[in-house]
Amino acid sequence: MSESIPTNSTPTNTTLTDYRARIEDVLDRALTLPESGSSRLREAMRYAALGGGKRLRPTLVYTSGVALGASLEALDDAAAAVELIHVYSLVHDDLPAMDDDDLRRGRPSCHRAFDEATAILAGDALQALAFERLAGPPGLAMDEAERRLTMTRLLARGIGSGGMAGGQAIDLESVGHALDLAALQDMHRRKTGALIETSVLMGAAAAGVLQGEIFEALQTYGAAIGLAFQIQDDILDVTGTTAAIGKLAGADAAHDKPTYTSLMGLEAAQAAAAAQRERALSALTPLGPAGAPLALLADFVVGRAS
Ligand code: GRG
Repeated sequence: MSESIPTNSTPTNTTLTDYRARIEDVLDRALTLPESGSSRLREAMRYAALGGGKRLRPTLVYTSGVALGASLEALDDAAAAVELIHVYSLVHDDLPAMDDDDLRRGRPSCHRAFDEATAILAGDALQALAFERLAGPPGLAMDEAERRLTMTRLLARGIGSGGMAGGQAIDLESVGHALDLAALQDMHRRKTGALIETSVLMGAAAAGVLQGEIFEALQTYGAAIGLAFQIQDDILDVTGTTAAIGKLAGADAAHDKPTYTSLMGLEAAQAAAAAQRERALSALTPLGPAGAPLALLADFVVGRAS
């Protein structure tokens, strides 16, 4: 079950609704694949990627890119790439060898709807498709090719052994072990935070902002909302219902997973999420009024109920 990011019809929120509609269309087109190879594999990829979700990561790409002057067209491939990577990670995370979840986005997880081997391959192929989109078509102008190469580097770094995959490995290794807060935070920064931070930075890179004060401000903002997102996820595992969060509520405790709530209690976890929101908002100062839509997304991340 997914909750749409915007919640009312202020002008800023209307823009965020537009981003969500746009990414649905961009993903649908990206997943209209040539009829070669296995149709079952292509079906599993579409099933996993087009079945709902909040689309937070592509929304971050659009929001940070537009804040820095990029056109929506210049952001489409990066937005598709981060969501395709996110979906691949969810498909693999749900496998019996990892979190063993039967439910994702309010319906059977990919390996339950298809089979394990197909789900593994669908995740692999979604990852490949993400990088294909990011590479763009042949014959690009040099500056565009350079921007795309920078985004490719950011994405590869964000999801590799030092980022998302590394965080997932630590997560799996830590089941049943006591982690202190610093170790938990490090795991979350990699597993969930890195792709969220990367999404913000890819928007900046698509706008040609590759370093400097604004880039660093967005890095801090992205890291803060990435951590806030994961803390809120831990909170929702305790306070949410299976129907609302679209996956089994209470699964972290059932798997004996270290979480913010298990380590510090519910109230302290809520305070920690709020502190990261504050950190995110103050990081936006150098952007001035252009940072307002990003501030709204920081609010969404800690206020979300699904
Ligand atoms: C398999 C390499 C590999 C990595 C998996 C993302 C991840 C790493 C695991 C997901 C496990 C999980 C549920 C983590 C909690 C945070 C999280 C990523 C929640 C799902 O993201 P949402 O809420 O999902 O943005 P939607 O469905 O809205 O896109």
